[in-house]
Amino acid sequence: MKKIGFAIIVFLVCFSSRAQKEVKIAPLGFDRENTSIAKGKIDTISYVSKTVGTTRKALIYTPPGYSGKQNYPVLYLLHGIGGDEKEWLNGGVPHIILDNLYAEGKIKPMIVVMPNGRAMPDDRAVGNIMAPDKVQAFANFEKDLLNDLIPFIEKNFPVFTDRNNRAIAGLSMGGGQSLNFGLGNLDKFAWVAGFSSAPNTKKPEELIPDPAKAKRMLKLLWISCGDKDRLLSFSQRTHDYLQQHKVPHQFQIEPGDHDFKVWKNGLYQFAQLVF
Ligand code: FER
Repeated sequence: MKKIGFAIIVFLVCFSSRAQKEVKIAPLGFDRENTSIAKGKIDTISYVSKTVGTTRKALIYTPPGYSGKQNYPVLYLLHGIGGDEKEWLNGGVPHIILDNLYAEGKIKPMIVVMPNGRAMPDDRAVGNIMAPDKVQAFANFEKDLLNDLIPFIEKNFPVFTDRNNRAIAGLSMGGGQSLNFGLGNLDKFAWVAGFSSAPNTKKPEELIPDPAKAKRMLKLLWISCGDKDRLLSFSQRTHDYLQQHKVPHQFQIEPGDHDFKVWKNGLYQFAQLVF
């Protein structure tokens, strides 16, 4: 009898839907520059935005060994409310994280585009960053991304142009954008990730009105957040809905606050799962 009781407890602990699966945390040194490995390259690009009516900037990371002779999938990587196209580079060292992953053979060659997600003529993170027009500009970026930036990238870089080779991920406001734009345009994105997603994240019923379609079309949906983040409820309510409607996704609450420790880990994990 004791054995059966023990087996039942083991079963419940392992298969309870409430139990969080193993939390994935990057190993020490994942974000430390290694001078003896091949490096990718960061460039600034400028594209004409019909949506905003200006020429806008974005950063682009091309991987070690980058060559125009082959095509690459593209990850669009979005910043938060206090940032711009340089926020990831300055705070999250994505080039170092990715270079290290390439050196270990842990990721597929991809191009990473880091746009400015505040789609308005003055898109700098100055003044009151919470002003309604600036917050609205993060929603307006959907049109700039789909109609201006993606076509520019696809015209000027050797990239695949199908949904299976396009991913969107972001931190905080950029996490909300990634969930809103990715899940709202499943014909364009098969891979979606939100790190510490902000209150701009649409309500679950609006975000995923057709769970069966999301289930059918998504290759991967990743949602993560720090356990001390006051915005955790926005990730949690999305996860609860996805779980209730049986849409496969990876959800992790990890030790941390609303900061780059969580976002860098998000990039480290998602980069290995995407494409
Ligand atoms: C808010 C709290 C936080 C909000 C946005 C944020 C638009 C975004 C935070 C970030 O991007 O880091 O109420 O409203």
